[in-house]
Amino acid sequence: MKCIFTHCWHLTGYVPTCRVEDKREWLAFQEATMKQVVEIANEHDAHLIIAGDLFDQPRIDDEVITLFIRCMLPMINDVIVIGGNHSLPEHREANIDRSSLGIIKAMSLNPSSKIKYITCDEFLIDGRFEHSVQLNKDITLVHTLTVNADEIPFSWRAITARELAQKYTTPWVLVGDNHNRFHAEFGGINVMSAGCLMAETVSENEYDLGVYYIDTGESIEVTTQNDTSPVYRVSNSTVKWISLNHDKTKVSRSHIKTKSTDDDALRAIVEILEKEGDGVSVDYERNLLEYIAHSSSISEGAVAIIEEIRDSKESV
Ligand SMILES: [Mn+2]
Repeated sequence: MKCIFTHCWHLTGYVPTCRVEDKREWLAFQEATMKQVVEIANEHDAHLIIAGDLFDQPRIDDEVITLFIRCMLPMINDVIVIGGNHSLPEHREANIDRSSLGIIKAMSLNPSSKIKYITCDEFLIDGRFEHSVQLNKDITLVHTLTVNADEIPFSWRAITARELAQKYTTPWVLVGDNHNRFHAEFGGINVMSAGCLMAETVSENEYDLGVYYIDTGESIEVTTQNDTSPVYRVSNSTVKWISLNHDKTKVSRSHIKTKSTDDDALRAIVEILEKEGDGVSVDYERNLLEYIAHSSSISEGAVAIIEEIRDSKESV
């Protein structure tokens, strides 16, 4: 299979705080980025795989949904979409009909639709949500926080790439949620993250944003009785990283600083941003939502209330 692998588009109708565009410009930027990805997919005669968090929240502006559907129209091959913790209400497939992703799923019920929403198996493991589906004999799609290291950073609810390769035994395990990209390989099993697509925090602005082109080639299982998990020999495969045009001037540090030089509280936040970087933004709401997205210590009832408040604000 030839595919463009991406995830964490976090499409949204509101402008992330660190971005300098106004709403029109932000929508235009998201549109231009989606068109770039579709062009790349068509140039490679590839399918487009979006492994979760297509939308930043369960409900987003209608015009953003329309923008996504329109931008996908020129696709020659399929657009394969799975859910993810940000796009599903309370992170659950069962609630999809009360979300913007529900529209995408309903569209894909039409056999002629190129956009195909695939429902995942859903796990809640020590507070970490994991959504996964085997796409075909070569590829498993997963959405869960995965790190390409032997140790999981303190307090992260995550799994290591090696553990994922032991759990999902297809030659290609394409995993969304981590906004950093990586490509790890264990006994012929490739575990890959493509990172986020657009910079919505100051630290993401430093990333080399883009998509992976993958041709899965041929894979033969060569497991022996000494192996604890399946081993594959993959041949004639191609993996290529394709960077996207990414105008770093659209994300502002001074934008933050100019507002905050005199305000101790904001200066403290800037210091945290500089120290912590990944996953922290100046957007309180975003931090709160990021926290509940990855935390298990918040009751479902509380999550529902927070999301209801957020959604009621959205629809105003
Ligand atoms: Mn996610």
